Amino acid sequence: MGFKCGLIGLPNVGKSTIFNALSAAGAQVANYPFCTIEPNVGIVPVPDERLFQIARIVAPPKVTSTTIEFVDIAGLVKGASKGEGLGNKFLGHIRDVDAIVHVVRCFEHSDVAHVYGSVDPVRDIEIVNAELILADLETIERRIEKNERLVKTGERSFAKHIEILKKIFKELGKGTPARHAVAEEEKEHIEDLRLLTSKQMLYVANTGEESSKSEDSYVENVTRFAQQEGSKVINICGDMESEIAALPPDERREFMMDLGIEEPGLNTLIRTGYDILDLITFYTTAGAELRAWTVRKKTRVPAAAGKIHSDMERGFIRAEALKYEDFIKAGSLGRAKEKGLIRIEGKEYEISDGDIVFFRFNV
Ligand SMILES: Nc1nc2c(ncn2[C@@H]2O[C@H](COP(=O)(O)OP(=O)(O)O)[C@@H](O)[C@H]2O)c(=O)[nH]1
Ligand SMILES: [Mg+2]
Repeated sequence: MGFKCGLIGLPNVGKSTIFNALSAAGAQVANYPFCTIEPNVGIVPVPDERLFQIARIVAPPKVTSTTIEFVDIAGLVKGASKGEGLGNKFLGHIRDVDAIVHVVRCFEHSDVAHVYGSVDPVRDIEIVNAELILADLETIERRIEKNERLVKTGERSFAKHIEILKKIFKELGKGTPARHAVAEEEKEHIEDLRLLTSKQMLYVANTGEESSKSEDSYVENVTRFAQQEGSKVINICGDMESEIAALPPDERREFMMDLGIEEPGLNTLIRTGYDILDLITFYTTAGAELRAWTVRKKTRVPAAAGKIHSDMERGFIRAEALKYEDFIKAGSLGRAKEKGLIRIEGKEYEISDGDIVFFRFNV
């Protein structure tokens, strides 16, 4: 099961444009059998310079990137939490993702209608965030009511739980998303509620192809808003990204050079999504395939092996691990071994970002 980022925002802000660009770019660089699982779910390879560098040394017949999923969630409007538009269905889709990519319109374009008549990104953000918070308030309220009934039937142990839920309810009521309103030690009390605002969120300021004074100020406003909230924000031009993604890979570089950009904004988007999910990458180079894999930070090495095959987790004996930097310095696996750079790690070892890992297991 992959990690999922959901694209949300008001209608006509560029979510599908960005989603399609992600899918098109992904479909070209890696041949995954199902790049689009469903019309609105895309498996996107994570751009990874380290994988490229390892591949140059190992020269394997096959190189496989790790992936992250993006979901294009249809537009949210005011009242979604009360079932407006396709309200509840959308909110359900948001519940299923691990992180939220909140797309905000910063481009002016008279041909593209804005649901609220004008371009005003901070207002838009507040509309969407308010719907998420309202949905969460309802979820918490229902849980409080249910638990209060249980307390009446003698389940005293719920009293503390209710107290914490009420505190979080109050904070959310003031407009604070759950990811900022809930202390570490309180997290277990809301975990199974899967609150929408407890997910990490990143903002994408979607700008036009040509910069203008008003667009610059929209981006500044979004940036200020995100910073105050402690969220990341990235700047993308959806239309340009789809033009880049539509090109064959070998023509992309030239096109980008003409535009004076080093890499597609989508790469930054994918990497930032990866980051806010607290994900790290490790590499395996068994047999004919060099491959990158994704795990959460602090994953122990047997669980990481389980990502590859459940037999490898069950029969785990030990792992041999090598830091990416050490491998590059050594210049080959043989030399890394000679220099004693390959460590032996037991089942307590937590995978580090960039580890090249060889698993030893019984079958
Ligand atoms: N000028 C300009 N138009 C854009 C940009 N991104 C999206 N659009 C246009 O805005 C319209 C709505 O985009 P779409 O991706 O369908 O929005 P969604 O409703 O959020 O999925 C389309 O006509 C897009 O071509 C952009 O960066 N610049
Ligand atoms: Mg759309």
